[in-house]
Amino acid sequence: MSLSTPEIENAEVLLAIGYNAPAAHPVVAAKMIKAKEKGAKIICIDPRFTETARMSEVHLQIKGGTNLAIMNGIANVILTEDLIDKQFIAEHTVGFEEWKPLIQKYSPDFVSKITGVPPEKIQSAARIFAKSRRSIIMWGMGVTQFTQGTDVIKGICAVLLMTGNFGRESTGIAPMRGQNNVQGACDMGALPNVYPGYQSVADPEIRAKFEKAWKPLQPLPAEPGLQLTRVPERVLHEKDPKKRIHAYYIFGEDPVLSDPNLEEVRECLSKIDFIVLQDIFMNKTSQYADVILPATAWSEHSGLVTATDRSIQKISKAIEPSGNVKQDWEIISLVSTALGYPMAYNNQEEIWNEMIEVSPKFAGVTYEKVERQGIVRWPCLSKDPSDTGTQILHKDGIFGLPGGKGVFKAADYEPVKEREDQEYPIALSSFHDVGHYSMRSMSGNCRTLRNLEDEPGLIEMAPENVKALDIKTGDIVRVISRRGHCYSRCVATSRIRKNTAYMTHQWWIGAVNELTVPYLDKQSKTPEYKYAAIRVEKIEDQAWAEKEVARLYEEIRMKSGIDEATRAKRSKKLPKMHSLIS
Ligand SMILES: Nc1nc2c(c(=O)[nH]1)N[C@H]1C(S)=C(S)[C@@H](COP(=O)(O)OP(=O)(O)OC[C@H]3O[C@@H](n4cnc5c(=O)[nH]c(N)nc54)[C@H](O)[C@@H]3O)O[C@H]1N2
Ligand SMILES: Nc1nc2c(c(=O)[nH]1)N[C@H]1C(S)=C(S)[C@@H](COP(=O)(O)OP(=O)(O)OC[C@H]3O[C@@H](n4cnc5c(=O)[nH]c(N)nc54)[C@H](O)[C@@H]3O)O[C@H]1N2
Ligand SMILES: [Mo]
Repeated sequence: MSLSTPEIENAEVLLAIGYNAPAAHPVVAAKMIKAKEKGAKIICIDPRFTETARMSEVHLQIKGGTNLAIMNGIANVILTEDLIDKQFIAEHTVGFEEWKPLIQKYSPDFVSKITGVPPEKIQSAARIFAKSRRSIIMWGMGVTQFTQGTDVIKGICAVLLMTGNFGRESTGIAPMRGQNNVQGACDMGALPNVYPGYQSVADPEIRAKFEKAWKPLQPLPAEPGLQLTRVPERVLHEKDPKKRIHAYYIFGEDPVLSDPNLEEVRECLSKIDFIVLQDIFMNKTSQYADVILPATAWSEHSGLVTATDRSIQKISKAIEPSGNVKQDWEIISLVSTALGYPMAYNNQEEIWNEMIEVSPKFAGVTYEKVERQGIVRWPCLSKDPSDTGTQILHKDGIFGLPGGKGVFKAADYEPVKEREDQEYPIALSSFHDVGHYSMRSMSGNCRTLRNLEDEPGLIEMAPENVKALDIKTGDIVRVISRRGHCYSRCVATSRIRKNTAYMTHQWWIGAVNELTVPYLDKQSKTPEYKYAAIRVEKIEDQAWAEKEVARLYEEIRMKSGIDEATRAKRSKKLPKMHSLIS
């Protein structure tokens, strides 16, 4: 994020695209509500009538997969109606003139045909956005989980640049990262192309620095590593034996549920010679593991975490771990030592100190400073107490690239990779909902949450489609795509358009990723999770379906090694429709 989360409260306009804070991030949602109470206007771009849409001044209920068309359309209106910030463009940006011609094509009428949103609504949103001096664009997985995700983000940046909404309080980009410490994992270098502190593996000087710090690990590879989503390709289709993957160390990840096109993931895992799983629970992937390394959970260890707005804060151990578990860093140190690279850290602070020693952007973030200030936002370049960190990136319109200018980049909208047809007439998408967390290894082990909502999960369908199938809310249905099928429980809702359907992604039986496509964004390699063509089939014998779902669930829990005692405690009957639906 270029701004900090508390600044959301003082925005004049919040544009949320493909992001539903009330379900995903309650702390952020509270800030949005405060902003609204202070008079801010909310623009929501989402094909579903979400809680954010309900809070909004304007809801652009686009057809799924048309984000770039709508962003280019908003830019077009701002351009045509001369609502641009000429001074900011002249002083702080490059590429505006080259960018303009492509945008001129995206007239409200043209964009309306692609997105299904009336031209007046696009104009109204663009005017509200451009006339404010404090506009923020927030986005979530409804932007990134598409093959054109990174292009849309360039489009988002262009709209902020042309209106001068960078580098001041309550302006800028707000990519809302998912899990609590996903930003921290990236900070620490858990990315294929950078070392800790976002330092490129391709840069020889940086590589030399790390070779010195990590002696005798040399030479360090000059090419980036592999993205998680490309593992199947390297196992199933790699011709070069040197590049083929034989062993897979899975750490805090449940790919048998979370990766797209699960049939391929299963084939991939069954062909890998050796799998290690390091987790706090047995999850669905544990059935493929040769070795399981049990780790402590968040309440059982201390450390630092980074939130979505670059703020680093301390967490402290609340309870003593029980059983045969170790902290993640201890496990990694032991494995590394056994492999011949000794790691002799005594605690997390020593690891952190090594990280800030070799990462200029983090050099000033000492434990002592974090403790004293409560939070420190990177970049924080100096240990000196006067450097308290960075609240706003690109302050005063000075950007990070050489020359300090923001760059306009344009891309044409491209349709999604898989389209509906006669056989698969419904467009399926997915979202993260309040009731459960991620792939449910954590919240699925909490009986109270399970009693509210359990397998096989839900599929939201438009009332017209429900009627046409002669089914009703609560019925179990079979959901089928070109790649696989699963069971889910139907919910009729007018939140969504006809011929679309929505599922949440965490169910073990109602597993949406049995259905999803394997196509990836060119740059980020994020899959197009949010669009696949499906059909839904009625199951006549509902009593059989209920039993079948219960049987399949028990079978997976057994195979995944979830213990007998837990199993016995579970109520035999699956709960009926739950209160969250209403
Ligand atoms: N309770 C709970 N909270 C969570 C999580 C959880 O599992 N449970 N997961 C966490 C994680 S890891 C993440 S990443 C975040 C995810 O939270 P968000 O970033 O909000 O992502 P999603 O809910 O996946 O999708 C956001 C919205 O995108 C919309 N969408 C679908 N297709 C399109 C499209 O073509 N265009 C646009 N503009 N929108 C579209 C969906 O309708 C949805 O409302 O939530 C986090 N918070
Ligand atoms: N169709 C579809 N698919 C999606 C999505 C979608 O919207 N639609 N969303 C995607 C998104 S945004 C995400 S983030 C992924 C999530 O997918 P994953 O990251 O695969 O799912 P999690 O359940 O978060 O897996 C985390 C694992 O880490 C374990 N864990 C928790 N804490 C610790 C710890 O401290 N140490 C260790 N070692 N393990 C721990 C948990 O028990 C769990 O098994 O799913 C993606 N998949
Ligand atoms: Mo996520």
